[in-house]
Amino acid sequence: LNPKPSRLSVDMERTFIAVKPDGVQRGLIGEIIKRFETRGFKLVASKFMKASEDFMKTHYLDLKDMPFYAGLCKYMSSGPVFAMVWEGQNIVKLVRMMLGETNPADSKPGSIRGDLCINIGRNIIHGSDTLENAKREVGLWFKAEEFVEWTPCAQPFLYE
Ligand code: IDP
Ligand code: MG
Repeated sequence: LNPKPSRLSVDMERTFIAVKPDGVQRGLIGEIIKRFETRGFKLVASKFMKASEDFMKTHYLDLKDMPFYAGLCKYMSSGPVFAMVWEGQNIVKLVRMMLGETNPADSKPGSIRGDLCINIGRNIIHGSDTLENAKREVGLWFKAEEFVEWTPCAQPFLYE
């Protein structure tokens, strides 16, 4: 359904990232986007939106048996989120490393959660954990026409 990642000499991947309602309220959208931009990843889709509780239940379906599932879905639909799709070589894994651990208390300084938040239930950002989930989440959050096709001028300096 989604347009294919740009054709380059390297295999490109796409991942889904969202600044959660706590990150939005704390004014961290710019700081978070900056980290992915300066890493060299390419933004291919984004939108500022409020998700419904049912939508968040679908997004987090894997966690439906966890005790925090209901509260998580309620929280994630309580205010606006900034949803994005980013592209790059090995991006799913690299973004997860940039996020830090699920619990900010276990996240190293230098990671997004390790630098910017404190509590596991208010960890400011979502990033897909596997390529398979990335594909599912990208397709859940974005329609084909929401993707922007473009070639960043830095591409030959980021990839051999
Ligand atoms: P992830 O966001 O690092 O992939 P998941 O295990 O997929 O972590 O959990 C999804 C989200 O659920 C977490 O980012 C966090 O906001 C919330 N969460 C996870 N574990 C707990 C918990 O023990 N208490 C409260 N919220 C939790
Ligand atoms: Mg997860």
